[in-house]
Amino acid sequence: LPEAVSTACFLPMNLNFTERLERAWDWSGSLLCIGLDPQTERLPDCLQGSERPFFTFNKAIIEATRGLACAYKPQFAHYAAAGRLDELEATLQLLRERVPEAICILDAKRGDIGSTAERYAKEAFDIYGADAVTVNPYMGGDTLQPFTNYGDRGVVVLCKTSNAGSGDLQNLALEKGGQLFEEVARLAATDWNANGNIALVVGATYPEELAQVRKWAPQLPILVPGIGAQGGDLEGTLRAGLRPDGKGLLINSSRGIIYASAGEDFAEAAAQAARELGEAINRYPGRVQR
Ligand code: OMP
Repeated sequence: LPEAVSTACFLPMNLNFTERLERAWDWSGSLLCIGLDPQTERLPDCLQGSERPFFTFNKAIIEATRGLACAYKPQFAHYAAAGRLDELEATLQLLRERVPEAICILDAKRGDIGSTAERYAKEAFDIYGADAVTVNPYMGGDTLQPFTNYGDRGVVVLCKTSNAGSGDLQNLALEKGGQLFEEVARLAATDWNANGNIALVVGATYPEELAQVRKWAPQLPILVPGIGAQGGDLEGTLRAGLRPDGKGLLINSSRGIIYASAGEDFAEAAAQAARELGEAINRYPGRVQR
């Protein structure tokens, strides 16, 4: 386990989002983000009768993977649809207590007019205490501001998503040249980023687009989902997205890690899957080791 876990004077909450993320990368020596997306029907049999099955599942996985990931990403709808938002809240609390060095991204993909966005930002940052939240930029820069106003938190803006239909809109050609997702990347790196707390989402299924995004946003952190269950391209992701310092990416896998085993050994199997993916990432030549 990295040393910082047991260092009482480590106070990451004093830092802004970018500084905390840099520390999380260095502390863990990892670019891995573990997605916490529990589904009742996929939980191991040994948890089916549990009173708080999502929390119990997450707790075991978090304990087993401490130090193996720079970030965790619980996906909001998985908890809301099961009527288990209290277990989401408990999971975030546990992450703060047990892995304060790691970044917790609440994946809620919010986006609405300013007055409603303010409520969403309050929910993510004040109620759930997330370090960062995913947001949809489709409604424009003014709707991102209530989130970016929380200067110490991160705002993770959808840019080129991993799904098959993402090109329907995101790859539309603009009259001035370039495609819509490139304009999102450009704005995220400039006009929208007055507080320096924006990150982007680009799916691992689109390494060519990731390379374009990296050109528009050379320094921004990029969350890359789509590795594992969605068949994304790990090597292509690293080639296209790593910054020259060997960091800059949060490479997410959810189902590929948390459902590595359906048996009683689910947490150890998740840790093994996390270790293997983390090592595969760190073997890439452009990845500077700690
Ligand atoms: P797995 O396919 O199981 O690794 O899960 C991927 C996770 O990333 C899910 O929680 C998705 O909701 C999320 N995601 C994508 O899969 N694609 C995207 O383009 C964006 C996200 C996200 O914002 O996290």
